[in-house]
Amino acid sequence: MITKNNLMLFFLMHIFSFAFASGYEIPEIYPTNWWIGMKNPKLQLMLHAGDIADDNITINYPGVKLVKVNKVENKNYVFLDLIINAEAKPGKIKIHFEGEGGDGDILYELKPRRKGNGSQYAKGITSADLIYLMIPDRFSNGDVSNDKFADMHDTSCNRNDPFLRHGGDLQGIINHLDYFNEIGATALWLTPVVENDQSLTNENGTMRSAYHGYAFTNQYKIDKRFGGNDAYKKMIDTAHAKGLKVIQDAVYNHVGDKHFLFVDQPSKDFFNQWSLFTGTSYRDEPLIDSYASKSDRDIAEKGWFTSFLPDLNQRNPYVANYLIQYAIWAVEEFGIDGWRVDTYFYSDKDFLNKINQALYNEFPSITIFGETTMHSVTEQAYYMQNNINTKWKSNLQGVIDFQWENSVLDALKGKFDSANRMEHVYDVLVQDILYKDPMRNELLLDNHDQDRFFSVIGEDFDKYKMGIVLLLTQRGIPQLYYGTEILMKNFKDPTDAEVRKDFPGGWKEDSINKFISSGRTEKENAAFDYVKRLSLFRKNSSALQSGKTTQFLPLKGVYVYFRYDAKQTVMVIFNTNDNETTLMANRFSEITNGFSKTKNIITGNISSLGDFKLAPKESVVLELMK
Ligand SMILES: [Ca+2]
Ligand SMILES: [Ca+2]
Repeated sequence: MITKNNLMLFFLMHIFSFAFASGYEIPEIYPTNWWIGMKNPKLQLMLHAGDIADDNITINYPGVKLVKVNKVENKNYVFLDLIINAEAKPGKIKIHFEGEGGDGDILYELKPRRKGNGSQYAKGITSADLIYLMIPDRFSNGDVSNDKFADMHDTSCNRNDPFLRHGGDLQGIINHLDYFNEIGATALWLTPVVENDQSLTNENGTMRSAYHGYAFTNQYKIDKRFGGNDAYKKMIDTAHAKGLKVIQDAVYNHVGDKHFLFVDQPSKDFFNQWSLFTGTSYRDEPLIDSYASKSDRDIAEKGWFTSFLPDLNQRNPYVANYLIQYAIWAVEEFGIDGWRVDTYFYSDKDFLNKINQALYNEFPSITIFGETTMHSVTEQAYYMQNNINTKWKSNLQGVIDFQWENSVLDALKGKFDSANRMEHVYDVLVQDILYKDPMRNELLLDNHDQDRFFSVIGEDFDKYKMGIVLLLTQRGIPQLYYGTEILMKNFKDPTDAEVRKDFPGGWKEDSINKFISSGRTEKENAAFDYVKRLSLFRKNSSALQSGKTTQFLPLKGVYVYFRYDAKQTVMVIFNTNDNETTLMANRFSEITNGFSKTKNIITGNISSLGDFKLAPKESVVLELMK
């Protein structure tokens, strides 16, 4: 497979899929490199090249042992089981091949581990953070030279088409790191930046690109339209230097149909195969229901997300190893802090626990949260660490708390016709008894798959403030979707492209720049300043970051709760009435005893603690003072 003539080309090993005119090729190897000193000494290398299974493969490197060469149905793959002992030193492992075409060597790099596990990277995202979520293609174009490439399946880039790429990239994010600091964000979550070298797909008659990033074609490459691996490293290093953590968006459930593992499948059971195309039912219930039929379970879990997103079979141990090692590789290679898992419940449950545990083992401080679009709090709790007595137990720390979000939207949307709308929120907190640690849930008002918050609440600024207050003062990890702070609006009508518009000012040809106050309208500045004031207060508030909660039953349209610890007590009040309301202070004496004054976090006004006069639809955040 590898001739002696090719030896001189081995230094090109970082260029994978390097095919030779003679028909010989250097195999692709995944993971593309590894480290000494990992907790788990085992490493499984996937080698991919024509008829590689016919070669005799040996390894000679002190401290590294080739335990087994595994062959699968497809002779273009072998899987090497290695043990890397503690005494192995950083360097390049020589992998020796002998085959019909001759023999040769490949050098495979073992690096020293990145410094600062848990302190400089893999820090974990906690309730002290504020996450800012963005779609890199739609946020800012920092490098017009990478907008499109003739050698990719999709060669288009057109900002006038909502379904095509718009050219946003990692440099665009680097250019706005100060903006994230200004708004008080402490963690960046980018929808996936992994290579999506997909063709345009015809969806309901329109040609669509994979600008969203959820159709991976090679996990080990950051898409060059975002700037490639180097730009990702630069973005993460510069973000870290500005006190911003980085969350990577992971997908285990599927890959794009142009992924090399689907185009040239190692074995048929790498994917969940159906004789006729079968899409998932998008229903979580059969995966939880103890009465569910096997066919309902199979369709939910093994049905494909779409016809061009083949469904990975994580029960296949090679698939599981591939995904687990990639997750570890990405955190160590790039210095990721938090891990978000897309389409969480669509993957095999035991695999999910296994990959979570593998990440926890290597990175004790990392945190993982899953996308779990469920129908109830119970179902949502089932997929994370919980207090429910079931046979299968999830080890996932937290989920995206869509149930909390639903309660907030139920409280705020429509007319304030019933007095106690905030009961929705009160009730959802009551059910926190099901979670091991509800502080690890991610809170949101909207995201890239949903109608924008400001539209959902009828563009009512009082309700907007209520939503922002709930987001930034309730238990959990708040997440802001890009543009919510400047009142970006729209429903997913006719499609989700409407809620994924370009951030105004992110492209140099934009006539309006909403990254700066002079580019924003008065109302947009009012929203921006409101978010900023509260998030900056939260940034130094131990009570809001990690304090206990005491809530009082919503009465006469007023909802009150406190966040507090030994150092600080914060009182939050919502008046959902259309008229001015007086709130008697004595009901809250169990918390307020010992305090004499209040400081309004938004206005800075200090008042003596007494009955509260609330304006119609007012939200109040007060710090109690002695
Ligand atoms: Ca670009
Ligand atoms: Ca699946």
